[in-house]
Amino acid sequence: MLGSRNLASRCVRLARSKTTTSSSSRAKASVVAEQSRGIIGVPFAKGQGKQGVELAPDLLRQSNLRQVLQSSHDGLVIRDYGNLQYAVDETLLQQQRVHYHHIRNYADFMACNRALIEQVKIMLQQNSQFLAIGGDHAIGFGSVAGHLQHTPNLSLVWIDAHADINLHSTSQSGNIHGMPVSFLLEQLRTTWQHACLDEIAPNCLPKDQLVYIGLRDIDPYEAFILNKFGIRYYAMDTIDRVGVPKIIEMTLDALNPQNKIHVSFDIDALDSNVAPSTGTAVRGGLTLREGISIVEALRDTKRVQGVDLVEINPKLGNERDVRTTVDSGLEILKSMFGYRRSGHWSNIDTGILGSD
Ligand SMILES: [Mn+2]
Repeated sequence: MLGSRNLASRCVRLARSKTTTSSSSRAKASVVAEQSRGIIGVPFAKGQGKQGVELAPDLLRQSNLRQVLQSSHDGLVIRDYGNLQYAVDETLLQQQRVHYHHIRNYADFMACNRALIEQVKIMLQQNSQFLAIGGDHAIGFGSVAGHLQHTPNLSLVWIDAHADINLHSTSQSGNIHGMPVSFLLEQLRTTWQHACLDEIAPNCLPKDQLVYIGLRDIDPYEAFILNKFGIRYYAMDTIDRVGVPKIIEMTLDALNPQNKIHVSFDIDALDSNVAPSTGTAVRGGLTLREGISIVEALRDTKRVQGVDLVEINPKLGNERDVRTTVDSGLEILKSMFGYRRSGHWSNIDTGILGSD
């Protein structure tokens, strides 16, 4: 017990001391990185058992991702950093063998996320926003952890059918794509005591700066954890009861208005009618319009600095299913990054009607 309390307090101290250095580096970075967006593909499929999810980054690129990301900002610079590479070292394999042998591919998970943490930090030094394309949702750990290292005052909106907050001791499947959030929260990271999180991801996410939207398949231990820590989660029953506008209002009220926002969007948050090609589809999800409404509202805060889009699996379903799923993902990204359904005229010559 004493040990875990020490760990937790070290976590907070580190988070505080990083604040000062990071805000000065951010000021410097914004001079060189005015309105640019970095993209990294993370073709990681080992957080779950189905092949195919690693194909999504390149498929999205072939499906006009760049144009979609530029749809409302002609001058915006898009920097594509390609697909993330990583190598697994012996220390990680040793940790897997000794402590986490019942988790599938722990060493790969850690190696990939360590590389992603460094990559996110680089992207945020060089750009005002970044997008990480999965891969499965295991990459949410590295994406958010890297973001937290650059910007310790961060809020996280996790849009998903699942809570992804299992511990190694509670996971039935051993699939680590169901666990990334537990690596991020201060209150849970002591359960990963052999994962060296203080070293690789020293900044934690405060539990009051996490909001889930779209949940509808929560494991019993996950429900226990969410309720024990009072984590805000808007499951589909709440969304049905109060409606998306109210969910948006409650979400924005919960987030610190001074914070930047990370949006981690699992395509399975959407209903399987509009996102059939995904590994753990659950019926009764968000409509595409609801998904768009939510990301529009987040975008309008002008505080979204990092986005993940994960779990699109082009090997599941037929050709039409894949097309539908990719199109839905692109619609979400389009609205997330600036497209307005109500129209806009920021990039045209407004002199065409003459002067007043
Ligand atoms: Mn997920």
